[in-house]
Amino acid sequence: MIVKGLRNGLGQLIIFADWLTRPKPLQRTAEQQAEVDAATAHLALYQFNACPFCVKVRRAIHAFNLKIELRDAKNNQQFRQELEQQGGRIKVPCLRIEEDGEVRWMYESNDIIAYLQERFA
Ligand SMILES: N[C@@H](CCC(=O)N[C@@H](CS)C(=O)NCC(=O)O)C(=O)O
Repeated sequence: MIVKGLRNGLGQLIIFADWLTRPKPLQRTAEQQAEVDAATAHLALYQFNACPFCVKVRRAIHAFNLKIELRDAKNNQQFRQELEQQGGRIKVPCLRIEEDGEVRWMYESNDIIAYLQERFA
């Protein structure tokens, strides 16, 4: 009970610190942004709100100015099931990547950030 409370408190603190210190988003021309938006429509991030690894990825998404759908795998049972059955396990963050009709599930926050950086930054 106490551990759960501490963990929740720490999670909220991380979210607040993230909000306070968010970097300025990358600026693009309208055409470039439209191209990036079309590409990111094929991505979705399965995540928990207060998970520090997810906060790290959300910060990168914000910094690279990306519109990536966030899917709450803690509270939304459908997303949770998709992550477990199609991704292979309940571990977040996980990026669902749809490319040429194929779906790939990328775990590990550092790998996700490196992938986003390589494609969009
Ligand atoms: N090395 C991973 C760590 C991710 C991680 O530990 N996520 C936790 C939430 S903060 C999780 O999904 N735990 C559930 C589990 O491992 O079953 C990363 O950087 O993405």
